[in-house]
Amino acid sequence: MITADNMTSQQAIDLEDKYGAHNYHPLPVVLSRGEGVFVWDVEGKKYYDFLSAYSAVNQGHCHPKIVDAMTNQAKTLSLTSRAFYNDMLGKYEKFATNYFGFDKLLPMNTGAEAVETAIKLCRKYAYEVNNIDENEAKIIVCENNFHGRTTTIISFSNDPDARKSFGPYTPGFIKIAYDDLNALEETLKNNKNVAGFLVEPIQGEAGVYVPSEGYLAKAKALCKKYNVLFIADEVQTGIARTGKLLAVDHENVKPDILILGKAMSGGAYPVSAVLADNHIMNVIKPGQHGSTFGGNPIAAAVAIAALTVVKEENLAENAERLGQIFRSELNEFAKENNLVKLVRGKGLLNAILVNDTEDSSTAWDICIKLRDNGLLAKPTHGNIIRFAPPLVMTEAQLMDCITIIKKTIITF
Ligand code: IF1
Repeated sequence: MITADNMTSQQAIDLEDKYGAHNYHPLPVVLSRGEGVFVWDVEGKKYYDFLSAYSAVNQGHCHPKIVDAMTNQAKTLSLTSRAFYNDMLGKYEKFATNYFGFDKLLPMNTGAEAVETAIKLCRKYAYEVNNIDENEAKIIVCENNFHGRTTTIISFSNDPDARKSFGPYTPGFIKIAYDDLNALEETLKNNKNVAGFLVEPIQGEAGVYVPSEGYLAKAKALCKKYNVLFIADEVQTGIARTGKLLAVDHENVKPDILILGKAMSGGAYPVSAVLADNHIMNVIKPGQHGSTFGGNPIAAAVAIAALTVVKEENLAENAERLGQIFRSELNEFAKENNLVKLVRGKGLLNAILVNDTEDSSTAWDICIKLRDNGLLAKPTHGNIIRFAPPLVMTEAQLMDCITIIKKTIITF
């Protein structure tokens, strides 16, 4: 009998291969422990984590304050459902609405659920406040978006892997080019029933695509002009990742609906949320939306702790400062190295573009070598490698990582 104590990496991989659905293609490394910016595999090898569970572990692995909050609450009261009140949810809602500057919060668990919640909220507001004809509401979304995996969300994806053979698809979405204000204005002008514009402030899955400066502020202004809700999906970009608490803060934009997930819990627990002001959130009445686990006491305790850590440890400032260093060091390197085309990103959400054809395996091969050299990162679409370490990283650690990255790429 294989137990967690004596399993080799290969045995763990074989188990997943045999008994698990093959819906992922993980980098071959089997992790069994994490602390701060580091993770260890089952053989005891130590790595820098340069993915942070897709920006969920911004506060670092197993942050003691988050773990304490979670274990204490787990020993006290874990789940009541929303059939009854609990003594943690209201505290959390007050804390988080103050923290982000909204009147109300609707708690869910995963990012996709929060996106679904935002879509429902936006549609209901359109029908009940803006008098759009029932079933006619349209939501504008962007090409190459990533908002999650539910049937409705993949309906407006243009990634064939995410979408193909999962139809029939949910109607009611109009896709426009990202970072294109003309397309947005034309679409707003030419469609009567637009209820909202759903956008990622930086497109993560598309390869950390940062829009032109001013895009978000101008898009928000256009939405206001046409009386359409501006919905920001900050599941990946939120919670200090890009060098500000929210990526929209770089342009002083307040979304009408804000979607958060991932680092809301520092990766300890699935916690997501939708925030909006009263005139919007109040369209949802008892019985019209919910979740068994959404707003449970553990989630509430964990989220308060995780958000407190972000402020106490100045993670936004640290992400901003280290991000500048990371990009300037690697862009210098790119000048003399043929394989690295460009480094782009904001704060500690960055990507390098590898100079090779889209379908080559170079980015994957680099990630395997990075793993051998003690740093874990994952390729994203095309030949792009995303670099997103925990935000608790120190400058000395970052410099160490930059050395590993350069040293690795030089060998290709
Ligand atoms: C996977 C990417 C990251 C997200 C935005 C909602 C969700 C996500 C902006 C849904 C989730 C994840 C999920 C993950 C891969 C990943 C990802 F590569 F696809 F783009 F982070 F970079 N909105 N992003 O990025 O949140 O329901 O997963 O909690 O394996 O699918 P979720």
